[in-house]
Formats: sequence, structure tokens, C-alpha cells
Amino acid sequence: MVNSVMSIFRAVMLLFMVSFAYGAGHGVNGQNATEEQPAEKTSSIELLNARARATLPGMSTSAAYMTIRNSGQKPAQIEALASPVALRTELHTTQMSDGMMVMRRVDNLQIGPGEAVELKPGGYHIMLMGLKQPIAADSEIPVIITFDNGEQITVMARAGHDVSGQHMAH
Ligand SMILES: [Cu+2]
Repeated sequence: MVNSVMSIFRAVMLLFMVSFAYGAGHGVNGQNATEEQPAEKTSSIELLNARARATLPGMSTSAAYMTIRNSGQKPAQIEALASPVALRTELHTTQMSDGMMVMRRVDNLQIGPGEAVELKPGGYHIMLMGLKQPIAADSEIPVIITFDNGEQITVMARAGHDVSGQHMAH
């Protein structure tokens, strides 16, 4: 918990410094508007089809799924995850181990340039742990993803009971 708070704090500080540097640069180069490089501040990461599992009574965990597409020139790695609905938000993968499906935390998922990774039931997923409230169907769950390039994206995951595939409790 302390770690993820610290990494969010670092990410926010980084964003602040980047935007400050960007703004300062603009002031100096203000007259060269035609030489501005397009797309330098455009996000190279897209989060598509974000959805979350609505909870049934008594459930304290849920999961969110989406496709992460990196259209940038460099690999992107997830550095931190957060959601206001959960005490802890982690990236997990699902693997077979001795004939059992087990989930493992993943801290180094990298999405190569031009690649997309699909988070889906039975594979990578964003685990929402220690839910502060039930997740109602059709509600929108904010998921905040910070990448190692300093990009931080908030995506709204639409909750439903019909997310295909089983998900195990921890
Ligand atoms: Cu999980």
C-alpha cells in the first residue's frame, strides 16, 4: 500500500515536472509556432474495451479487463495501478500449476511498440482487491494506470455480470 502510494506520488511529481518543462519550453519558442512538433504530447497508449466484473453479495474482490495498445516507438511497462473502489489494485496473470488455475501478480508486463496486450478472463487481469463498496452492474469503475514513460491514463471500466469466463477468489 505504501509502495503504491509512493509510486503514484512519484508519477504525479514526474507528470508535474514534465508539464512544467513543456510549458517553459513553449514560452521560449513561442514565436516558432510553425516548427512545433505534432503529437509530442499525444498519448501513445490506448485503453480499449474496458470492463469490470460486477459483484455479487459478499464478494470483496473483482477484476477489470481491457486491451492495452501501444502505438508509440518505445516499449511501455505498467508501473502502477490504482482504483478508488479498491484498497489494492494489482496486475495478475492466470496460469495452470499442478492442474490448478492460480493467479500470480505481475509487475513487469511490457507492451512493445506497435503491440497490444489483451487483459481477459483466464489471462492477464487487473485485480481489484479489498473493495470499498459493491460494484453494481452498469456502473463505471475508474482504473488509473501509470506507465513507465510517465503517462498516466484513467479509464472507465463498465461493470457487468456477463463478463465471460470464471474468476477465482483469492
Ligand atoms: Cu487475480
